[in-house]
Amino acid sequence: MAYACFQTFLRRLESAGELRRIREEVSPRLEITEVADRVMKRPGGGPALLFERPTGHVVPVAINVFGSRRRMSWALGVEDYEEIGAEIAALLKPEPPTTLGDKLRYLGPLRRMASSAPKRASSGICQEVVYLGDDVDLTSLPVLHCWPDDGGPFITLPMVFTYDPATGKRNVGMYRIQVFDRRTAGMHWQIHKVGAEHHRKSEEAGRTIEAAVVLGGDPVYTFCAAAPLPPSIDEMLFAGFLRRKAVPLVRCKTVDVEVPADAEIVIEGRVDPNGRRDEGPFGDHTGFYTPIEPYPVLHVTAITMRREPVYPATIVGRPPMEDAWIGKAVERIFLPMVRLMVPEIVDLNLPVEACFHNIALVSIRKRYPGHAFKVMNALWGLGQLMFTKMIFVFDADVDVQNVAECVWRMGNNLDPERDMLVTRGPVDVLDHASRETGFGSKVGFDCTRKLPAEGHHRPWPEPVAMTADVRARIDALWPGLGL
Ligand SMILES: Cc1cc2nc3c(=O)[nH]c(=O)nc-3n(C[C@H](O)[C@H](O)[C@H](O)COP(=O)(O)O)c2cc1C
Ligand SMILES: [Mn+2]
Repeated sequence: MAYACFQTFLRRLESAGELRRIREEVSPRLEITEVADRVMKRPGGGPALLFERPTGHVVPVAINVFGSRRRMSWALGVEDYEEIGAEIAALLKPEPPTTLGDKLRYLGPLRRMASSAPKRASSGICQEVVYLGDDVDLTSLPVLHCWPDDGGPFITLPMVFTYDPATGKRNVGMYRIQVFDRRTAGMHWQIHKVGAEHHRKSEEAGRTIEAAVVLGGDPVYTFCAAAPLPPSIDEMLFAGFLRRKAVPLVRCKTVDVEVPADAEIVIEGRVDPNGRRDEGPFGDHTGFYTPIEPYPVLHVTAITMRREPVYPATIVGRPPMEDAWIGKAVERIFLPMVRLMVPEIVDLNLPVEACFHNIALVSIRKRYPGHAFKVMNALWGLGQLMFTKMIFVFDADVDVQNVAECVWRMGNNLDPERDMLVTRGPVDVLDHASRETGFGSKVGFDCTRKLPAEGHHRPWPEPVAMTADVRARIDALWPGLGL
């Protein structure tokens, strides 16, 4: 279930034929991107890659380890990530267990949750080698310069550990890190994210905030850092739940931050109040460059690592990329939690090509006039779904995973003026079309069958389909028809 470390996961991938070693010298400057992009664009995602000789570096680079449905599932310790969605759905079942069998089944996950809390370890492989003072050198890591117009090299698969200055609660978020020089880096936590909130609070108090940027460890951690958990849920607790084993944590060498003992590399540092430095541009997951913006600066106080580390990386860019699989796993695993809040939702599809936040296709059990609008407003108010630019709501019998069916239904079912809801609110910081960074408009389309109470007084037609008895007769004749 739980991987002892990132390299244990790589070995599993390799023995299953899911990882290719690249022995040729390939540069972390643009060249690894070009290889990885071609592989990630293959149907189904292509293999994970281990670049053994990144030009100018001794540490190998692993990329695309999450880049297929199978590997994304294996990273979470399951054969298919839908299993986790189903488990969470069972756990969140609104009815209390009644029969003894039900109660016993309920106890399993509860016990599992109770034993998920992270544990303090006295030592860890992540501190086998410690660099302090003048020996601290971010540029010694094979950090990728991903795209030609990028502002520099960026750490693309980091887990940023911080604590809420007021409550002491931990947060782990995946926020890219731009390497400025040997000992400074940019912290790209966007304003809506929890890391940015921790920094805001520390700034208000005029204090420095300590942080650790972690690479590697059980791949479940990396997934949890990217997952849109409610701010109050500790990513390391959720990781312990998913891997069915407490995450072992060790204290950093120069800051009061705990990090996974099994990590490959840890960058320790401080973010001072009021310091900003231009970050970007960066070829982002929208497929466009995001512009230069001021972001807080990490002053690195130590780098620790295991003796022979592997550097985990990804690239983002025009979809599909590796993050498509992380996003799809998030969609399936978090759907039960969305349905807990909005139970009329049947299914949800955030298409990869729409970069997850541009389009949501959602099916609902419609019960009353205006129901589709209620669901749109609920989604715009729910965690990171607030970023969704366009929501299309369908009836329960529509397969929202089938985009062709959705286009057919929306085209036919919409009377745009009546069925469209335009609203305003926070939008993804990466959206380049909104009037301001992080603020703009959104639109919802009610693609459901309309009711008289919604102003539709004409009859609503049935979709064209054959009768069951004719289908059965032709099924029986079919083998003999030679077609
Ligand atoms: C590959 C990848 C890169 C990401 N880069 C950033 C980033 O630079 N800044 C950011 O705010 N969010 C980024 N995200 C999204 C956050 O990780 C995500 O919103 C996460 O849920 C934030 O966690 P939080 O709620 O604890 O802040 C990235 C996600 C992935 C998968
Ligand atoms: Mn969080």
